[in-house]
Amino acid sequence: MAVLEQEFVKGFIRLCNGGFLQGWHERNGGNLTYRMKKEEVEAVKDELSDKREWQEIGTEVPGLANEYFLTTGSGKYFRNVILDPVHSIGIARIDETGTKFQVVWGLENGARPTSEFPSHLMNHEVKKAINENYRVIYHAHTTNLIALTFVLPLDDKVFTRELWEMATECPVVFPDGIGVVDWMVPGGKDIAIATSKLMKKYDAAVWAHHGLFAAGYDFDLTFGLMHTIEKSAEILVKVLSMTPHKRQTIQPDQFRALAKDFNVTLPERFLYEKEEA
Ligand code: 2HA
Ligand code: ZN
Repeated sequence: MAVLEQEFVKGFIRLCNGGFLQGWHERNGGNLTYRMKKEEVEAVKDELSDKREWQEIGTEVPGLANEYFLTTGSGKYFRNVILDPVHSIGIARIDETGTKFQVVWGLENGARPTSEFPSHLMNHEVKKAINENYRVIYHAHTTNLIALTFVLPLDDKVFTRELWEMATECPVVFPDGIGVVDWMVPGGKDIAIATSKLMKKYDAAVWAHHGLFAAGYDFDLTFGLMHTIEKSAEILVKVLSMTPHKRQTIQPDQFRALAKDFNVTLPERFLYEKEEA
């Protein structure tokens, strides 16, 4: 069956369009990758070509040897994915050493996978080793969360706690918390290593003054995580725009009660006592 008729491809395109409609993908901002299931590779096998050259990934991901990824293209606009998928997205396979990739479908006219391919692949490698069900890595330029990286300390504990406080569902949606990467040059191996280190602990990592990386089992969960975190950031921006001090908020013991009823474990290091509270 044609690649564009596959459910996983439709889900991928729908996420791209959803993210664009949220305002998270100005110009060519943001990127998305999906680690295909064996049966999904099998279903499109006849559509794949091995004519294009093997290229260096720029980092090593031996844990992803021979895997196939659906990816957005470098320099491509999320806005155009739904209109022109074959030029905007493509399938790349990884070689048996985990150092090279080959485009086997899409990304027509010589386009390449996202400039953040090294970060995506290193995140996939970490997540796959934790749980095979992780298949999606999504990077977006979430406006309010980026704004917060100019005013909050760039600290996992502070970002997690402040975002948890802004919406009761947050600790249930991301009970492990979120990580923060200091400002770094994007696109390369160093930021990929820093991000994948955080992905061992978290499903989301903020890039200071840049955006957010989110990991998940499927498109709904991963988009939902991005959406929940950005919504919470938006509420915090609104609160901070009205006043530097919250009059009331959710307290550590209330988070503990929530954790009990919703059957999640909230690490105590995020439930510190605050001086001003
Ligand atoms: O332009 O978002 O981080 C794509 C990006 C780079
Ligand atoms: Zn970016």
